[in-house]
Amino acid sequence: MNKSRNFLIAALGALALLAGSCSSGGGSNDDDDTIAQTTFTATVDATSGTAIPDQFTVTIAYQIADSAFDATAEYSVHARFAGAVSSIDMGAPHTLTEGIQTGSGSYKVNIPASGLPAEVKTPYEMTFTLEKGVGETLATSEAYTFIPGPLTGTYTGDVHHGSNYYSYRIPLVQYGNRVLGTDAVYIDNSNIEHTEDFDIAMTVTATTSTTSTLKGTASYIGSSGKTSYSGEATVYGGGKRIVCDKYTVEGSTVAAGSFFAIKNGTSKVSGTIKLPAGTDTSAAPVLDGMEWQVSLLFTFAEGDMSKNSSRYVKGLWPTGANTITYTVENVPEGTFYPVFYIDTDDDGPSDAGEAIGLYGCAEADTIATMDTIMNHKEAIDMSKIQALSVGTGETKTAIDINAAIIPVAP
Ligand SMILES: [Ca+2]
Repeated sequence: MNKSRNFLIAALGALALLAGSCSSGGGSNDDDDTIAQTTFTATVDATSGTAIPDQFTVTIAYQIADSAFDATAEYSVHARFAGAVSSIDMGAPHTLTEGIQTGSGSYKVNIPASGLPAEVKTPYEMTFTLEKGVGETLATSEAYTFIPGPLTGTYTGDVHHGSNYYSYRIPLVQYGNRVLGTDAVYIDNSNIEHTEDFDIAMTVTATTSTTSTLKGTASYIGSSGKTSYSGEATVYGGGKRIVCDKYTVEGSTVAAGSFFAIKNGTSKVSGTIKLPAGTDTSAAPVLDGMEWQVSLLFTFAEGDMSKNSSRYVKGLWPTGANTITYTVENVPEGTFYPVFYIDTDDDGPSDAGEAIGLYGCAEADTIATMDTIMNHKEAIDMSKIQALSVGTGETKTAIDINAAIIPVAP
């Protein structure tokens, strides 16, 4: 074989590969060879075990056995997700070129605009089948598994709209950078739940080591018609808290409201809060009857506890009490810094006589650590604070906090 003929064969081979990668139909009839067995592989461009993407590129290679091949039959590749009962088709099947017995190629599978159906189970399990005609499965690919994106789960929070506040609950699902929420439940002041036709569609547009940014739109269909919202929110704690400082209504540039959303989990954290011995809770600033809070912070970054907290519990300090017990419900899995405080005047727990407690910190360490947090943000000393690791469905008890009373400023 001479040099130029070798080159020609190599070039034709490369062209065949290129054709195969652009469309699935590249292949041959293989009339001369015997094909005893059907073989089929489908490979996706995402690694099993990672968060589910919004779109897959699927590369297939197939060879249909002589016994199963009919040049006039239709062959197709189906993408399916495992469901609670049966598997669920992902969009229309990918039809192979008629009359081709051996081939390869690639194509794309998109998560639908409305997300995956509710019957699809998680972790997601995706397989591909090579089928002849309607429903005759010739071969099945290996299974690929994916976990839900970080902004997946049930979120609860408050929304501020005009002069009104509502509590709400909404399930979110993240596919790649796309976050969808459907059918929020509003909880009115009498704790009555109202299912509403309120859907949101957002995109993660930027991510740093501590936050990510969501941009998107929402629509609410009420008795007076459809209302559209748009805005930008910030995600803290890897999806545990979402904060939106303002959003617009019907395209107006006027800030119309705000909301926050906290991820719900299945874990529980409980313990005892103890004030220093001899604390007079009736002396100014009076602690009796004031609101206390235990927050599970996931970071002290940005010096803003309201943005850094996950689940929390509130109550009113019992008159004359020195200790109370607390339970934080619906805690998601993660690592937290439990913090207790009583803020008597709504300007933050930083005034003399107010109470503050950091899990794992003795009184003196609490004051020293809070001083670095409140006054020297560039050098926060976290060394005395104990982190609490919470698993899925775990109950943590005896997470006790010895609170300190903030001393009179020198
Ligand atoms: Ca205060």
